Amino acid sequence: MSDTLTIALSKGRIFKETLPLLAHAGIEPVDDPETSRKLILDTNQADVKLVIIRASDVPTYVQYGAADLGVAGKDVLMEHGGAGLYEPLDLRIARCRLMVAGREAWTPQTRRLRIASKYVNSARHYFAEQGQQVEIIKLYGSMELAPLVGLSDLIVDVVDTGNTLKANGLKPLDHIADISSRLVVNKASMKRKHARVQAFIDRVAEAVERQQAA
Ligand code: PRT
Ligand code: MG
Repeated sequence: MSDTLTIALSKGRIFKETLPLLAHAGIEPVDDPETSRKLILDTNQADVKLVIIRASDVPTYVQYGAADLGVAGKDVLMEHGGAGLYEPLDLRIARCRLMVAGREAWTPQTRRLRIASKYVNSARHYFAEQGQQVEIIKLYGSMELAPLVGLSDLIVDVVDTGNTLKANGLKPLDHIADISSRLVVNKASMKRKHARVQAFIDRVAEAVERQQAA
């Protein structure tokens, strides 16, 4: 009888894009998180469970060992800082770009620019590198609204098609980082359940390679 393996995932694009990778590792959820209200999902394997949580909470669950493994966007991992985690694999899913956006291109100012973002650490780091003094305004969503109502000069957000920016009269300005989702592993689980965790990583890595080749 082996230990349970718990994998933390968020609903939506990460869940959808992780499913085929899990399937390649022989793991299929019994319930669909989009219709089920369960937060712990059983799988076809009695000793593998999925926990369904907010995207930004995934690194925290894995850091504290409440989940052995998780899937999180690099944007979320950069904010979290990565304490207590290994990041063995780029899953190359849920890809997007972390960008500065605004109504028009910005030029260095002697006044502090106001930046609205949920990515406060990444935003602070980026503007510090540019030598631009900023005031960061922490938001939890709908960043695109902030410049329209005078809350901020600029935003830092992830962009995929750019349609959301465009629909709100904003332009993508500076590219901060390319983003994709990563497999993360609790450091203690990596030691205590090494054979299992490593076998899982290997199967998922193979699935990622196949998707890239297709
Ligand atoms: O929704 P919740 O507040 O719980 O968390 P979340 O928004 O972080 O979760 P989710 O599931 O929306 O995103 C999970 C991960 O997907 C993020 O951490 C990113 O790594 C990745 N990802 C990839 C994206 C996008 N593409 C993306 N387009 N995350 C968010 N978006 C947003 C974007 O900011 C915009 O508001 O989707 C909207 C549409 O984007 P456009 O550019 O195609 O219009
Ligand atoms: Mg979202």
